Amino acid sequence: MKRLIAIAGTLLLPLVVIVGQAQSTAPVDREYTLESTMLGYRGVGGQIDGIRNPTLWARTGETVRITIVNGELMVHDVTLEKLNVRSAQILDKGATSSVTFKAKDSDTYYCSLPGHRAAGMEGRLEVSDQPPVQSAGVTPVANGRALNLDFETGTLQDWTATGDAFALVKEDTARKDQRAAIAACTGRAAAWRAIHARARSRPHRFA
Ligand SMILES: [Cu+2]
Repeated sequence: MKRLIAIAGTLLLPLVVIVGQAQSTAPVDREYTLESTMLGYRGVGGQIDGIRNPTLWARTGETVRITIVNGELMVHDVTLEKLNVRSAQILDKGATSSVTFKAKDSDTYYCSLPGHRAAGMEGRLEVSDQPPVQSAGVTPVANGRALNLDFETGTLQDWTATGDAFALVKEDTARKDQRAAIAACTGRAAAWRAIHARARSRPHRFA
């Protein structure tokens, strides 16, 4: 009997996963995709491609869908603060989840998991009758070279540690303890601020 239950369990598990990833396919006026990591949401495709915590725009009254694709093994969601709508939480890298809503007022999107918003997972949703004027982002530069601040390479090549930030990141590699990971990301955010403070002290590089 125990063995039967075990077999049933292994058969049911993939079904649960598939149901958990089911997405709404109802037609929408505007669609955005964001990759979720502790560093923030990274725009995927279109005008927001590659932008961290991009400002999303929708025309008043449009039906909008924001889909998140998990960029790491960590629980995330996407929540709209004023509208109070929340996507399902996702855990696995590559898992997706979305919110679909009618755009009424400008709002803030963020991750509702404890500590994630503070670590940097938030951005703006602008709702208006006219598209906003887009300004291009500028890659931070030091010593005449564009800085590599991409965590995914795992090199931390151009990062500057403050305090014990990188010591915590090293402990985080096994990803066993979510609290340790959040602590590490708080350290990463401090390192991010530090390097931007350095970049700002060289304003002639940002013509
Ligand atoms: Cu999160």
